[in-house]
Amino acid sequence: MAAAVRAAARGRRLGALCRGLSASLPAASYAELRARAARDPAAFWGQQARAALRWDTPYSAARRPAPGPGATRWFLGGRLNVAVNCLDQHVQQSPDRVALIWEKDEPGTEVKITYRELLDMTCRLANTLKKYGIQKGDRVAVYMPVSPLAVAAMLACARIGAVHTVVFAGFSAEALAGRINDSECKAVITYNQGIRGGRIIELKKTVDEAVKNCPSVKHVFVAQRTDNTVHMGDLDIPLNEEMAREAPVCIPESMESEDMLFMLYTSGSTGKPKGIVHTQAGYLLYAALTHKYVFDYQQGDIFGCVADIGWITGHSYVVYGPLCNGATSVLFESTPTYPDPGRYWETVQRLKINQFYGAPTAIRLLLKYGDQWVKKYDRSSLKTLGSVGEPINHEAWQWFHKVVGDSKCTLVDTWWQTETGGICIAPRPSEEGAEIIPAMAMRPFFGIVPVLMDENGKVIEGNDVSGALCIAEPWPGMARTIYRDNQRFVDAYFKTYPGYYFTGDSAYRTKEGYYQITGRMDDVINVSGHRLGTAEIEDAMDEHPAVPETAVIGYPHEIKGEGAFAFVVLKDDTVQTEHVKQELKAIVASKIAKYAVPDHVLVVKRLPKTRSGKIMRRLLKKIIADEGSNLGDITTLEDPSVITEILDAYEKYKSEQRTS
Ligand code: 7RM
Repeated sequence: MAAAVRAAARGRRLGALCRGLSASLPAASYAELRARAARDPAAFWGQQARAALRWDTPYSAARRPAPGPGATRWFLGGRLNVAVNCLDQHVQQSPDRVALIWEKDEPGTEVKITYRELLDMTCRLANTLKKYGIQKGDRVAVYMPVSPLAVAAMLACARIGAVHTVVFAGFSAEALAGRINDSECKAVITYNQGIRGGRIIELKKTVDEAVKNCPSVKHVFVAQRTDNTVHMGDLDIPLNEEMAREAPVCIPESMESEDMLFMLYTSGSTGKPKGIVHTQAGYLLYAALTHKYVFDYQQGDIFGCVADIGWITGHSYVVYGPLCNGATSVLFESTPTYPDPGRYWETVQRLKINQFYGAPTAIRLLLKYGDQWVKKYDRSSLKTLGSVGEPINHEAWQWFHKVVGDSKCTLVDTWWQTETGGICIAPRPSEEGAEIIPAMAMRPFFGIVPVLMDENGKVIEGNDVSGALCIAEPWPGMARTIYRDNQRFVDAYFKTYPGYYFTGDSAYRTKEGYYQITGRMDDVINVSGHRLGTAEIEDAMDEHPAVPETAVIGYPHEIKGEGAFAFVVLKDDTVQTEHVKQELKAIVASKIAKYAVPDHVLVVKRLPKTRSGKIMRRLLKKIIADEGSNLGDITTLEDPSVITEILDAYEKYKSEQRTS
């Protein structure tokens, strides 16, 4: 029996595979794909784009060479619609396949949305936007937590050629207004309220406060997430009612490959967040391919990326990558500890999740609660685990792998950025059976060529070396510009190492030639996997009338990865120091977001500065790492006595903390 039955079973499996994802792609091994990408990148990406995307008009040139890597353009001459790729093509094949599983805040209340339903919702929303004058090229802000309607809002913009900018629903009114004004959004889409961890979030109130200062906003579309009514003003349009009146069909706009798809703000080393621009075809292709290969996504799998759509991870691996591949994608509305620390794994059991993609900060938090919260639940559906957002430490990696994955799952540490559009370095794709070294991103994706640079801007050859991480070849998913500030784009990413994309991170290349990311090289810190410029926090605190000057640095935090530590100088006549400290924290929460609030605020008389007036944050870092006696070269310091002052203040602060 055995041989024939096995062969038949193999045939069925292969058949199932071929009908699904791989139907559109030539069956090639990882090794072959890697080799093709290395040999002729333009031909490789061209072939992938033809196979993986549905085009209205085929492109004429896969890659247009450019004077600098930042100016490379992809698939010129081609036309397509991203929403058609994410919806219509699957509706034609299998309309009743589940596109989204909305894992709502309350466990056990999940809602399944098929591809047909999501297309319907997207078209109604698209028609509503059109009715209110939103046209191709207009910017639309989406201020919504993860939900089917938020996904439909993104896809509705894509369908009519509008540009969405999703703003994480934890950002303050002022942060939201800043983004809306920078991108001159015509409309905002939001909910009356949100629900997270059993608590109500007043989204509409925040939007009201924001749009008071946003002259470009003509309409605010308000959907209902809760039964509570909120105040509706002149700009406000009840979205659900409008959508119910619209037709569930909407002719898609045929977009050029290099038209803008969305922009997403991210922190850099100055105070002002950058509006990173992604375009249609290249971004979609890269998100879809990395989703398929890095997670080994197979048709029928339930893909669970628990990131918020307010971050790039949500864009690429909750929405665009999975939907382009016809996957079933989980929308996680809750928190890792609501109603208890077993939430993720109870969800895995109930929804039978096959790939689970999350952040190290959550893993570090959960491992403290103990293994019993994991072991209570059946996790046998899990095949691949993924980590993203910050370096994952060994303890967290081992726990994720052994306890959550029962040592049976492939665990991939994925390195990438808002700017890269999708995963660039990850243990997969690998040769089948190739080793995975714990806590390391390891291998570049097809077509990604990492290089390490030394201080003199020279490429470092060989292995067992560290340097600034750059990427030598362009790839379709890379950002095209910073919205209305191309000079900043060029300066930030292509100037330090001419001819290369500079990531801002440093990395180590192991003896075997694998990559390990070692951290940021600029003044960007990473709090719970969320990027923050220390300058952003400083700018916010500097607005306090009693505060002439501040310096913020990152320090290692057990759960959050990094926390913010603020050194502040107060005016001489300030008496209520404690009160001012509280006010400073409140200012940061209201100007940026709660997660940006420094854990520590230390009042000092002066900051350490060079003769030319630059704050020496390096010294502050050493002081709070208790390396104050070993500060290295301080010859550039204007007045070395400032160090003793700060050391004394810090010692006093620490003893106060111990006793309080
Ligand atoms: C996807 C995302 C990007 C920055 C990046 C790194 C850090 C992200 C990893 C990582 C070590 C990782 N986009 N980072 N992933 N560091 N290992 N696997 O997070 O634009 O918000 O942040 O995050 O510093 O430059 S992001």
